[in-house]
Amino acid sequence: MKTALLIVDIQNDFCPGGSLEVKDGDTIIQAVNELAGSDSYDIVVATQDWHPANHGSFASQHGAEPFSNGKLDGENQIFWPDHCIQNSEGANFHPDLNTAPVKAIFRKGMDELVDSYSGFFDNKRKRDTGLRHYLSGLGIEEVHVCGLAADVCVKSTASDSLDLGFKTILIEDCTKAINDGDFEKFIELFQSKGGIVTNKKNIIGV
Ligand code: VGL
Ligand code: ZN
Repeated sequence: MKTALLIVDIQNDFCPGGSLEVKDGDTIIQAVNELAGSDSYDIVVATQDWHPANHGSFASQHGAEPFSNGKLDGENQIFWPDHCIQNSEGANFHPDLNTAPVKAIFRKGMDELVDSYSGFFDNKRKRDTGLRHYLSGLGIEEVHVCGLAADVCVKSTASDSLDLGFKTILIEDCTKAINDGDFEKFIELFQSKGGIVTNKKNIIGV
């Protein structure tokens, strides 16, 4: 079966010192590099959160507290600190991430009126990023997902991948959550829908 590795949002703002840091987010990068550099994959693809400075998911646009709940264009929205602003240092891939094996980058979150957690669709499922057709056009049937943050963008990406019919494997030791409890709950649901959760060692042997 042709297999893709999908590296989700390993960007400075989601790593320690970033504006929306995931605790220990950078500690997965070495393992992700090992996966991406292995011969287990037919293709390696990355996603990048890529917001305009006035993005509606930012608390600053609403005079709200970061991490509070509100509405964005009628939909429930967590208001985040400003993060991953297009062309900023925070939006860059973490310098430790080896991007050499990455053959394509799918950006998301450019429309200020809708957030976009999944690498496949925005949160309203109105716009497709093209990732699905890119993968299916290459004959990919199996997708392995890793990166940041486990309970937000990795979760949505893995969930959509499964719903789109890809055999989907979440590599648990190559992701880190903002909120571990939310991620644990998701894992149960994901497995109940046929998703597989494993570790890097089971893929590349080390
Ligand atoms: C993400 C919150 C807001 C992520 C992106 O990449 O997990 N989280 N935007
Ligand atoms: Zn974002």
